[in-house]
Amino acid sequence: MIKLYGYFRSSAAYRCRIAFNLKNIDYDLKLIHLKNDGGEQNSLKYKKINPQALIPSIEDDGFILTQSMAIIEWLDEKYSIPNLLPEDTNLKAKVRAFAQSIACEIHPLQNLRVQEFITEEFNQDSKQIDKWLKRWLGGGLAACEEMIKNQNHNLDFCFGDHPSLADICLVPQIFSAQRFNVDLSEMPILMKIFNHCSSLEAFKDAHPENQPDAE
Ligand SMILES: N[C@@H](CCC(=O)N[C@@H](CS)C(=O)NCC(=O)O)C(=O)O
Repeated sequence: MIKLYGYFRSSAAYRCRIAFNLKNIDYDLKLIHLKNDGGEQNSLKYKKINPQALIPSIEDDGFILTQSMAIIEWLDEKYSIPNLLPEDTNLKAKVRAFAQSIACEIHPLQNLRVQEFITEEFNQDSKQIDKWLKRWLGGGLAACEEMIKNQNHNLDFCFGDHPSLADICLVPQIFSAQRFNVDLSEMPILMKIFNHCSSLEAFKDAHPENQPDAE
């Protein structure tokens, strides 16, 4: 069985859990407790699996892979049904662009080690950190709302009639934005999709609250 190294609140691991669930593939969850200092992600043992000291990683019969987007595309190629990327070249590129807007531009700026560095190296307090998170999560998600505004769809999913990599990235990112009290009131399209996806079993089961290490 594929091992998934995860942590309940990690939104990158949350993406992978959704993808495994949508594909109906069982996985063996290996819990890594994320903390600033002394977190298990920084242990020598875990760094042999992921030299970046980040969650998630997978291990499949000796094959190790890091980076949630690479993991999800690997799963998608290996277990093609249901596809998480549309066949149409243009639509597929749009899905990747949307997903990468979250994974490359928004998510890294909320990361634990980034918040910790700003706090410790630049002596910023929680108010300043809140401002930082609101700027990058709020601004980034507002751009995502614009990106899908003109899509001709029924608003169940970001693109097309099925969950795709775009929804897999969106739902955990909205979860994090809510956790950090980011104002999402100007993002009705994203929220409609978030609410719809959140009602589906594959997304519900992957939710941080439903993980064995949930606090
Ligand atoms: N681009 C990476 C991001 C992974 C990442 O940032 N993971 C976070 C949790 S969501 C982490 O492990 N943080 C640990 C830390 O900041 O020390 C991916 O998509 O897998």
